[in-house]
Amino acid sequence: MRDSGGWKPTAYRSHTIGDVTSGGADMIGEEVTISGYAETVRGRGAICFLMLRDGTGRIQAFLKRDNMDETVFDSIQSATRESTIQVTGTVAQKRPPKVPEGEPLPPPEYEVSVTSAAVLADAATPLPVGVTDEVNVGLDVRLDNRHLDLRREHVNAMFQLRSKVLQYGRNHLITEGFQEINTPKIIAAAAEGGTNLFPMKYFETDAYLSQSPQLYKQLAVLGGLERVFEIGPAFRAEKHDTYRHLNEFISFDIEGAWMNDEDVMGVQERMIHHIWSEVAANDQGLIDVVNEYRESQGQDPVSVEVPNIPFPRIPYCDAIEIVKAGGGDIEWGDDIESHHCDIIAAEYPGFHFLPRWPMSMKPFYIHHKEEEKGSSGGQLSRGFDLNYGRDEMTSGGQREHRVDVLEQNLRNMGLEPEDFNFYTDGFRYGAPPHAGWGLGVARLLMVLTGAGNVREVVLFPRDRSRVTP
Ligand code: AMO
Repeated sequence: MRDSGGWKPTAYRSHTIGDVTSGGADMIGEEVTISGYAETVRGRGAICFLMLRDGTGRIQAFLKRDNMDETVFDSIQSATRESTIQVTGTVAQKRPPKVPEGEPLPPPEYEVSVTSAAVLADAATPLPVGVTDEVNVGLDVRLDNRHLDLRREHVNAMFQLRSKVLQYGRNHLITEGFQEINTPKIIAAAAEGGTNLFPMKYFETDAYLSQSPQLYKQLAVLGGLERVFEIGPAFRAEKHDTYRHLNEFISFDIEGAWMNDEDVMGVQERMIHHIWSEVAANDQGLIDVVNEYRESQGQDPVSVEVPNIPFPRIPYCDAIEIVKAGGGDIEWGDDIESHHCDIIAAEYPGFHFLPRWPMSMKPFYIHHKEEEKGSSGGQLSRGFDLNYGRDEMTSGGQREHRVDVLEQNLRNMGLEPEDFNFYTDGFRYGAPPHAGWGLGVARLLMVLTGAGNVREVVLFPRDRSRVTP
């Protein structure tokens, strides 16, 4: 439940339910109008107990037929669960429960003694996903009915945590001098390779949905904005169907001038440290709600342990050796896949960087690592990943800032430099060395909330088989 401090009265309520329940004895006798969802409606004949819930709490509304309009009373008494209802009445202390003599009374509870009410919208029955009852429906049914699924307390808590993570991350970057930008999502050239683009018709020409703000965040830095960040959608036409891939995801990107790979790894670990510290200090209540649910499902609780910084750095070449030593089938130059990451994670279970990937495995915009060759003699790069356990959270690196090298990199990858003039032109008039990264927001949320699937922490996920709701 959310703290409604700062919420102003609206046309539909003078107070939130949280205002009333936390206002305590000071509110007794005050007239309030509150609105919410009907969790339960009990009582027959002349009285009715309505449990109302809004985003800030729950309270009992007590209705008496002879205290109010009879037709209205009847409409409330026959209201279905989850219907929306507005009530006006005075705050009263609930009659304390009977306790055996000598035992202390529980803290006082409050209710609203109703004088007028209205059903704002009826809820159909049965509910396809129970809100307060234990429900045994699969993720697909939940996502089909996300509007109801979100009313469940732990689901709601996960999305509050998501909002907090973005808020704390954004705040941290601002303290480090980054400014927020927005780049176009309709684009003409691929940033991350040409195979996983969603094509679209843009008037008379062909265009694509953006895979990454990569090229534009670099242009913003080259243009003199120096330190920028963006939180925005990225689209990938990948046929993956896994717990961690979606075809639309929110990428949290930064780019900074006069920085190298190590500099931006520093920004990343400080930002994650800040997010975890703030959640631990302010949002344990939300984590408790998630854990209550996890425990009801027989899952281990999650705990917010603020990670130590700096995070371990395991250069690509060392990672290959760790995987080999752990029995993994891998050679220098291969991608480090999830089952390989499991071997590394046995030694490094938390956040860890994998820097200095082979140049041949990185996109054209990544800078090579000077005077350093891998164990096989292959050229290394200033590209890195951040992993947590088996999952990749982030990719990043220092960027190539010399236009001739950049154009050669494009040719080496079979791309036409002319198609990228809008980008390479940005490098022709003096370009600062620069670096950055892109973090998958939902993947970070999986770590924080213990969710086993990115879909749990994405409002309306888009995957191969889902474009609605
Ligand atoms: P990359 O392609 O590795 O790098 O993406 C960055 C991060 O975004 C997340 N991610 C995804 N999350 C969900 N579903 C997907 N299909 C998906 N694909 C990627 C991952 C990944 O680590 N331009 C570079 C970043 C940079 O160098 O600044 C890029 O996009 O968490």
